[in-house]
Amino acid sequence: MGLSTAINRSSCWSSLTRHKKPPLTSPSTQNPRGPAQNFCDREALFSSYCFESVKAEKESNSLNDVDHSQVLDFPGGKVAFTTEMRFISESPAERAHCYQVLDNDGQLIICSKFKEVSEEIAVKMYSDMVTLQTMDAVFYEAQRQGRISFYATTIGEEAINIASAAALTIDDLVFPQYREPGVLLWRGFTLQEFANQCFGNKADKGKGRQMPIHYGSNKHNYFTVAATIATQLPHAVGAAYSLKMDRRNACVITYFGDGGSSEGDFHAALNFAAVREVPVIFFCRNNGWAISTPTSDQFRSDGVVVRGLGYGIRSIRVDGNDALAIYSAVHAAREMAISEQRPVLIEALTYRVGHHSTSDDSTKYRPVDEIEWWRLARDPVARFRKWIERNGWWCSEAEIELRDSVRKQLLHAIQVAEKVEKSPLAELFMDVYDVPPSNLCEQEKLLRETIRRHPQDYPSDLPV
Ligand SMILES: Cc1ncc(C[n+]2csc(CCOP(=O)(O)OP(=O)(O)O)c2C)c(N)n1
Ligand SMILES: [Mg+2]
Repeated sequence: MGLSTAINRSSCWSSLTRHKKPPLTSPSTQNPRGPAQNFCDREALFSSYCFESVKAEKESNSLNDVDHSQVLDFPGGKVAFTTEMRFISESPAERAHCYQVLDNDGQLIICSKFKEVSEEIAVKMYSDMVTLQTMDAVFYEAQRQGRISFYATTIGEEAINIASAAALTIDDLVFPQYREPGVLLWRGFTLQEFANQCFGNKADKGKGRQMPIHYGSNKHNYFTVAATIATQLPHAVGAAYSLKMDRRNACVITYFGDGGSSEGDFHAALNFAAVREVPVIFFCRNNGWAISTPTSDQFRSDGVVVRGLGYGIRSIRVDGNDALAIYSAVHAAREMAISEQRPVLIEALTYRVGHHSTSDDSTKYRPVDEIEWWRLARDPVARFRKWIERNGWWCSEAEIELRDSVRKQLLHAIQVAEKVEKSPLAELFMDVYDVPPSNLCEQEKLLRETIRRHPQDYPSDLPV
């Protein structure tokens, strides 16, 4: 049974037709300048090892009716000849448009097409966005007070975090960068679990071995954040391929920044995903900055969305501060990724309103006016609130109660996390090797000696 029969789901969204792979023509019937026999044999050989795509859409075959002498029958598809020497332009006639549903004032744009959201989901989306905002404020402050070593906020990207998570199911695997804790929050990771990780205590699932904000949770299908930019992208593609092999009704989503798209791993991942036709959503948070590097120093293309075409991946650009647009786009992308077994690229245009992290002062390299405009005029949380208020699903009393309650819960969580002891020092060297190699044993010995000699440089509550 092929995937086409195993996964046959209808979408309430689109009427995307599924194309069958055209039968391979024998070389004798092809243009004499055409492909060598061995390419056909290679396809036959490898098809037994890889999993066929449901759609295998080959747009290149629009040339079927053309005079064969005008067409090069090249491995991978037919190409028309031309006598014109025309270079393909480096920039499109117009920039890719940005899909939007709610305007800056939270009004539904007339004629906008979007996926309906129930009151229950909309209120949870809003509440989680507020929780994320409050979590950022409390943890940022805790770092400034010297209680945790590091923090990075998600300010300005709350809608990306929460609305994308809301459009997925818990079976969909998440490969995050680091500015998407809201996805984990949506899935039920508790405020206490966030606090335990940031304080690096014994209750942290990573045993305090990672920097703050490097969350991860098996239970929530959320792979642990790795600080190495973009390494999550090829991992996501591999995981999506495994979902395809297991014929699972799930996809992978991987998040990355505009900076992530400047890494080689981005290109390798997109190409692999396209060629292997795997159910993965590449979600780019284009927030204008990679620490102090603006996007103008990163690429000359029309952002990231246009790269999809280069790799043969369907793509969309969305307003990253519009929760309804994000929810709708991710919902549609998920449908396509699973039912058609294909990757989809989403570029969300947004802005990193906070500093890159607590190790950064962004006013040194960008105008304060620019930050303030995004913080106030384009706040995704306020925009969504206006929409749910207009629907009669939210009011000022609920707002005060929510903010007050979340703040109290967070303050309690950090007080508890602070009191929990740290993992024993020995844990730092465990869980990688079955038998630790000699250099690791040497390092442990050295660390213990150093702590003994310089106790003032190490936390007094560290169980050695
Ligand atoms: C491979 C690698 N190179 C460089 C860094 C240093 N670094 C950490 S975050 C970052 C910027 C990433 O920017 P972006 O992907 O746009 O994400 P954003 O912080 O804007 O959300 C850089 C260069 C790193 N962590 N890993
Ligand atoms: Mg960025």
